[in-house]
Amino acid sequence: MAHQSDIYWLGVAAEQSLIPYTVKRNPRVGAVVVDKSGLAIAKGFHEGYGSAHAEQVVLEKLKGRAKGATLYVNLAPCNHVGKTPSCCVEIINRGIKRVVYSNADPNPLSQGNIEFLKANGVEVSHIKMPKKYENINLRWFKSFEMDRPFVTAKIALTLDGKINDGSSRKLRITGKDAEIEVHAIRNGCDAIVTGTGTVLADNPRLNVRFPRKLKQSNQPIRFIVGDREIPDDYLVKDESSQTQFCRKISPKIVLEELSKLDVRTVLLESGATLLTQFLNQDLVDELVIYMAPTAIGQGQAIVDGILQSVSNRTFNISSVGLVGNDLRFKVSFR
Ligand code: AOF
Ligand code: ZN
Repeated sequence: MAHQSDIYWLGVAAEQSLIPYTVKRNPRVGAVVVDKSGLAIAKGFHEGYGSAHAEQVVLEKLKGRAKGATLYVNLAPCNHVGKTPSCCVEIINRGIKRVVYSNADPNPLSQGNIEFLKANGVEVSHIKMPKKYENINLRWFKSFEMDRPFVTAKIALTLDGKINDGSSRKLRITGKDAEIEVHAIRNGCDAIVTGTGTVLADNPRLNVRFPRKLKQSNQPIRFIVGDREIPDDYLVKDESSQTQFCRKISPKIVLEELSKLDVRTVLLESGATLLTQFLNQDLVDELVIYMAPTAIGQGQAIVDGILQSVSNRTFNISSVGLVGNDLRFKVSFR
């Protein structure tokens, strides 16, 4: 049975999930335990791949004091022993009386979790998260639905739709504010994909450096696609983040390889060739476009050749904003 305060406490759990600056290759999960008198006695969150689950964090804080309490969590507790123990087993062992969660876990490993809790005498309520927090793990959920990583493509272009001036010279199109925002977008993705052509032309670092530099294990994986050799002194080969190479220039194979690494969210920061391939195979889920108030008259267009799959579709602009002196708009395909 739902209680009046359930939505409030789910909001508290959601706020917890938002505390870590980054959570890689796993969902954002927060939890709060409320005792019989209605007081929060422990709060906690999951910090990402391989670290303790939110439920384990709060139960560990409480030691033996969880008996008879209610646990609120934004994702249904897992019941598998993976990199961490089963949360359901821990919840039962510690004597939690009731579990309130807002989202089922789409991971097949979690199947049967709710039934298991109920069979062991735990009362379970499934309650919708307040609207404000609904989309916290949206891309992660969609990735399970699609059985592949969710792909966001980022593009910087001029007013006349050019991404470079056609020379091999590196050209900064957008301003500092957009650059900083792109680092935040990178931070929210498990991997950054680009082509060997872009690496050779621009020598990018493809890591997160603003507002602070992340440690290597929290950086998105750099995933470089193409058959051209990258010299050892190129920045993508530095120690700051993990780098993987894929010689096959096939978006489908790229996403399969990334899935093997448990990657769920991808940022495609490539040139026109790879982007066009992803678009034509309908493997871009969202475009983030920065348009700078400048025109260069000549250069390379955002797509290379003919766009087949997208040309007969309506684009839905899901948001528009001004970032410094650049216009940013998002196009959602899913
Ligand atoms: C929870 N609480 O805080 C999180 C859950 O590799 P493991 O053992 O860490 O398991 C990862 C899976 O567990 C992940 O894919 C998702 O299904 C679930 N995440 N579950 O009960 C948590 N982060
Ligand atoms: Zn768990």
